[in-house]
Amino acid sequence: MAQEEKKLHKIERLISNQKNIRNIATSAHIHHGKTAFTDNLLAAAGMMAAKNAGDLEEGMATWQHSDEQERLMTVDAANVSMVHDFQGEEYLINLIDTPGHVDFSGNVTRAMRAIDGTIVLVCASEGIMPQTETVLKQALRERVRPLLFINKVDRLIKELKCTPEQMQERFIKIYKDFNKLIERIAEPEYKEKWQVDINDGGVAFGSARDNWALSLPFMKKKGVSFKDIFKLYEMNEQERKDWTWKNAALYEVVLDMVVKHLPSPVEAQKYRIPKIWDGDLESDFGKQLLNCDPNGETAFVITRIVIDPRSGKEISAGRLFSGNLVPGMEVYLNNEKKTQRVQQVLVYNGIKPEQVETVTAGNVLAIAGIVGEVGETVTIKPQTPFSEIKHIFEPVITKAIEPKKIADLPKLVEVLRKVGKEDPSVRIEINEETGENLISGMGELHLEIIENRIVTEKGMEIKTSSPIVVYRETVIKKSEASEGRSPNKHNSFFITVEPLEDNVYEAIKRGELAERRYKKRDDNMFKKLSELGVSNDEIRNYRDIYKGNVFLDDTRGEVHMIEVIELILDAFEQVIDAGPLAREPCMKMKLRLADIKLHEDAIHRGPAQVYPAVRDSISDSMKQVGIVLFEPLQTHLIESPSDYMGAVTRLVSSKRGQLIDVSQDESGVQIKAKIPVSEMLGWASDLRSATEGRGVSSLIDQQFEKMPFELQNEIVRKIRSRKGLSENQ
Ligand SMILES: Nc1nc2c(ncn2[C@@H]2O[C@H](COP(=O)(O)OP(=O)(O)OP(=O)(O)O)[C@@H](O)[C@H]2O)c(=O)[nH]1
Ligand SMILES: [Mg+2]
Repeated sequence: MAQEEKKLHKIERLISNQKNIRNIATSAHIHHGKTAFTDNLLAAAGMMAAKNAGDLEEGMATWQHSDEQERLMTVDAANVSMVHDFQGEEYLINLIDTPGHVDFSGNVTRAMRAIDGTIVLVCASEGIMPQTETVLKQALRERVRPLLFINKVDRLIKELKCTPEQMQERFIKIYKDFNKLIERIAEPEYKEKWQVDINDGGVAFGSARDNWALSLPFMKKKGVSFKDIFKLYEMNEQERKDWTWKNAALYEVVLDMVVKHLPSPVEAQKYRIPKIWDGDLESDFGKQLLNCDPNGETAFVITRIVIDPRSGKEISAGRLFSGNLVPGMEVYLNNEKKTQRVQQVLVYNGIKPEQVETVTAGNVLAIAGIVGEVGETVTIKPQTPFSEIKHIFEPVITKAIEPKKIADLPKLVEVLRKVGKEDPSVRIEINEETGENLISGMGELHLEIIENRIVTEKGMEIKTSSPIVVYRETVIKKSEASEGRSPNKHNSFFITVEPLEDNVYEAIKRGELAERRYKKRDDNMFKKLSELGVSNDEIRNYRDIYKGNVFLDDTRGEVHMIEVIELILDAFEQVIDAGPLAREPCMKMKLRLADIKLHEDAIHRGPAQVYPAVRDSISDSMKQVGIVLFEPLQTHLIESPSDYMGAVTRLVSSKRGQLIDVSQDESGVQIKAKIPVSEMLGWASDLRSATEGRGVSSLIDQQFEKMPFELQNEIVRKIRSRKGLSENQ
């Protein structure tokens, strides 16, 4: 107990010593060893029993849900903190262990906002995998600096029987491939600067499970050779532990590397803030953020929410970019537009959140008492919020969900709201009109985990449908303006629709253009759209960016516009949420209000008049040029022994899939294929049977594309019948 208090005390002392803080995460392809690695770091810091560290059967310390233990995989990101001594100074390491399965990779995107550096683990035997590339993209998008850890080196010795020379060759290959990826993905300024250097200790290798690590400089310092690593596996367990602890302790090598090669929050915020915050960098608040100013205004971004199942209390974890946080403080939530009071401020002592009196800028921490959403910017006064945290993939697998007992419906709505809050990668759609509640996730496993948690953790019996695919409605031609008249015939709206430019659509998807209504000139939006080649005249007319669609007001001199514009935008958003063809969401459209006629008297142009008229105008314009259905597709990289190449290509074409690339080397065949999501249900088991369990496939990209025309009518009919829509609805 006394020792526990001492550790918390140490952490409390260090949280204000900004230059000695490192905020980091593990990231990797699935099962490359992140959690074993995290467990061993915690154990070495005395934060958990060493004997269990990294032992799957005993359960990882960071696994907080029973489903993680059952499936032996990480689902949620876990925050931990520890203290490390380096060259006579103490450092506070705030670390987030992230999941590797692509269904949970939204947790990786969100963790990246909170941290400044990441250790990317790569299995020495498997090498760089598709998800390695994805996590690098996620890191670099947030200007998080990557370092490389080559893990599972024991497999090279025990399974692949490599010689010391072959082992070095493999390291060099992985390290070169890793740098090539950085070169390819990073922004121009970081392509060179963030290359990892094996000679300088920016790369380490070892075995997270066996608790050892080395880097070239460390080997030099300790006089260890590659041959010694092989001897390690001839020793008995106790000898190996003793040798390892003395010559190649994982925590020492890795955390020294972190302290030396990753930035403190003060250094990192100088270049991260311009990337993740859209406000004026010359303003006082902007300077405070850039400087990670402990005396500045509080600026905290929520990156993860956990709801206590018993008390219902919300704990919001995230990153404090400026100022401090103390219990009792009044704060402002910029997205929610509400003032709330912080009740508790918590830091992680190992895996355990514990209350403290105050925390200063530059830390990863949690607060209780406030009720917001992930991505919220918490300040003192209203400020420009941080840019939205956008995940690279959208949830495309959907199920209808209902309570087993109909009387539980209100409770289900409440439970779903909580589920969506704790996991923002889940999309919840509650339709009170039709009673159809939809839950969308990243994949079948994601939905399975969520459904199971609703039953076991939220105590609610539910029924779900088989998976449904949600399509998108759009146009591929420009329309003339159709007139939409209000029921009282006193108001008319003339709106055109056309496809939105590809580059504008992509920028919205990447989160570079904030999806919201624009009431006044917004410098960032102006600058971004003009870089994309949109004319100033057009940018001036942008009024709303909503779910990948935009609305422009091209009218001039209508005096009552200010009174009706919000109503027009409401109706625009209603159509986007449920399009005219099959009530599926719309995407990638540009709408322009070309002309408007309004009644003089405000009483004759309320919502009951404006909504239907605007909706009619938009629907008619879409129908005029033909509404097209887009379907979600996934690009997968399928790897298998060459013998199964024929079986895999046949499987892909049986699923309406397209082969994009096929390559072959000594390790087997790699097939890149694009397959409609509607054909992917049961994919994992189909692939297993086609390849006798030898094939693996990883999601590498996702997009919406036009459906084959001959299938569209049939799909529309099915969707409409599922939704119970009549002819003219
Ligand atoms: N041989 C060997 N196996 C390892 C090593 N590190 C981890 N493993 C094993 O690899 C498997 C996955 O380990 P985890 O630590 O759960 O990997 P992870 O990256 O956290 O997995 P996810 O979070 O589910 O992506 C387990 O069976 C570990 O025992 C290692 O250094 N050598
Ligand atoms: Mg894990």
